[in-house]
Amino acid sequence: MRQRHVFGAVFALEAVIAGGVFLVVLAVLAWSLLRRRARTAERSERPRVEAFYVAGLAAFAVFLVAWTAWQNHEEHPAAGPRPLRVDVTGFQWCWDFRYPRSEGHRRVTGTCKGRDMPTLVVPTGRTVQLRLTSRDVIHSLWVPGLRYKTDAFPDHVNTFTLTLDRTGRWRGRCAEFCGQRHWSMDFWIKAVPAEEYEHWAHAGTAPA
Ligand SMILES: [Cu+2]
Repeated sequence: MRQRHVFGAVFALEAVIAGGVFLVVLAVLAWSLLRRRARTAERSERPRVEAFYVAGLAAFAVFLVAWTAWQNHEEHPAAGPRPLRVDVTGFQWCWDFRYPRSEGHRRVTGTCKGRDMPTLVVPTGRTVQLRLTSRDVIHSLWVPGLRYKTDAFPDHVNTFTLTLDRTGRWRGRCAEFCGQRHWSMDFWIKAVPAEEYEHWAHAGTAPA
């Protein structure tokens, strides 16, 4: 699954650079300690070496911040011409998923008690635009398996897109402590083939 693989790449590069800087610091520390033992009473200052070192570190820092921001930007392409819109509302203590533009105007919600967990159904290969808000306190929509996490605020809509490239089902949870039953605010996100999604979306028009 290529989903959000960018974070793995970002972490790997940052770990390599951090490891390199750590080794350099360790080597310089060891060298200066040994040198200090050899000749006591002598203090030398090397402003050029220090300036070079500071400039090097600053360059690394600027590169890492810029590169990470760029990777994150790449990860959130603009929604295509017709993204599937899903309005997601967190509440104490469950989730509400609405499909305002689907013909069936489907709405999925639940109590998040026991097996009554709502399922966010999305088609594979199509951009899904989630518009996330909250009815009461701050929640956070988190799907650990897909590396998606976005806060849900009352009186504010957070919009983000996701495109899943394969079918499957992942467990979602609330990642912001929101009260007594925060721990049970679980839901499912299920990616199905486009035809299956259309079938499911239209089923919403049929009488229950
Ligand atoms: Cu919560």
